[in-house]
Amino acid sequence: MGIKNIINIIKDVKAVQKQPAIQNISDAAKNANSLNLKALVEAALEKIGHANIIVAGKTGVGKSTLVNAVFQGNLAETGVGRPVTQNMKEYSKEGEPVHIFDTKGFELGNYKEVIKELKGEINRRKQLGDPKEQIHLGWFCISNDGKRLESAETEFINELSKEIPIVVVLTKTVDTKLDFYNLVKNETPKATNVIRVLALPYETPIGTIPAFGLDELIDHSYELMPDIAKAALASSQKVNTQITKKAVDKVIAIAAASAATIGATPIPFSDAVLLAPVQIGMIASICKVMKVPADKQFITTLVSSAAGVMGATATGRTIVRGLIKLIPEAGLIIGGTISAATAGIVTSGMGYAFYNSIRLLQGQGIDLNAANLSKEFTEQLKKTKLK
Ligand SMILES: Nc1nc2c(ncn2[C@@H]2O[C@H](COP(=O)(O)OP(=O)(O)O)[C@@H](O)[C@H]2O)c(=O)[nH]1
Ligand SMILES: [Mg+2]
Repeated sequence: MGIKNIINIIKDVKAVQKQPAIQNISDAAKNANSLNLKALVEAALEKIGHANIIVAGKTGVGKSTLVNAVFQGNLAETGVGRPVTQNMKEYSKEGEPVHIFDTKGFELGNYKEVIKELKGEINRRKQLGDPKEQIHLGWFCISNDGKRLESAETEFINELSKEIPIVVVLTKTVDTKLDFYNLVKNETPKATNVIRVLALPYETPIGTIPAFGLDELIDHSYELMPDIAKAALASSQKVNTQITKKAVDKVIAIAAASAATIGATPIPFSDAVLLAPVQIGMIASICKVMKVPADKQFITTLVSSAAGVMGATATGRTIVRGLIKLIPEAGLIIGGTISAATAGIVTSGMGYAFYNSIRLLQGQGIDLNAANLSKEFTEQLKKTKLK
């Protein structure tokens, strides 16, 4: 029996089911709210994790320009720089889960010492065992303008590649010739890739060359990031919306799987209380990945309106109740067990309704406040086909 048929059955019994179900959901949402919301939202924010990226290369190659072009909030300009080692500064900004480690002293002739120091720091952090403290990735910048590759640079790339994935970034790329790119590629076999970028448009007497390559750099970096740092990278970068979607897909998939697990257990009296936290957490995580400034009040408004008007959870409960009452012999449910598939489908339906609401408002330039977002979310939920 497909979900569509189930929904049809539910429509028939809606008059009976609707009132108590919604009543319970509101209570459940309130419950989950007062008990867990703060912890849930905090846990969701925590789940975003951190992404730590080393950005190295000679002075003037465009490291700061690159970082400012890729990440939110002019990280390299306005971020707080904290010395980590003699040659490395950590740039971070309140609310941004990406930290940049800018390396200095690379051209001072003591590069062997710098390499040793960085390897030591990377390994020290590995031994700490906390994934948030690890250095996940390195971008080594070489100017595609100067077209000079020094042995210090290749040694740095090939040595650091033994510790973390290193992407070679050819900055200030203004011509289409590939000789230098090919040379670098041959000399840096341990690097994960060589990517040509122009971080800012470049003015020439005959016109402006538009910026390019940043989306490719982020795409590649996202794939290299360990799972715990992917959402952080997606959230802080501003050049690749497909990565944002990928990270949201992941958040929704995890929530749906987790709702399905809860759903597959026998229904206690207040099963919605079990379902609601998963969905609240999912919404908080989506807000975080998509840079929707969401606090406790904001999420409460969203969840209440979703639960009150129609509510994916309400639908899920209604479906289950309808099944229990009407067709216990259908074989889909055993002794009051909510269908795992139903719980999962309902949760992902809710996740995508929320994602689409944010995209829609962003596309129309509408302020992403709680009132606007709840209104759109409610509309999207009504349109959501659970199949
Ligand atoms: N037009 C343009 N200028 C760039 C680009 N990247 C770097 N620059 C310029 O190169 C100079 C050095 O860049 P900066 O980011 O400070 O280099 P850093 O020392 O490696 O951090 C600055 O004047 C930048 O404006 C780029 O992609 N396009
Ligand atoms: Mg700089």
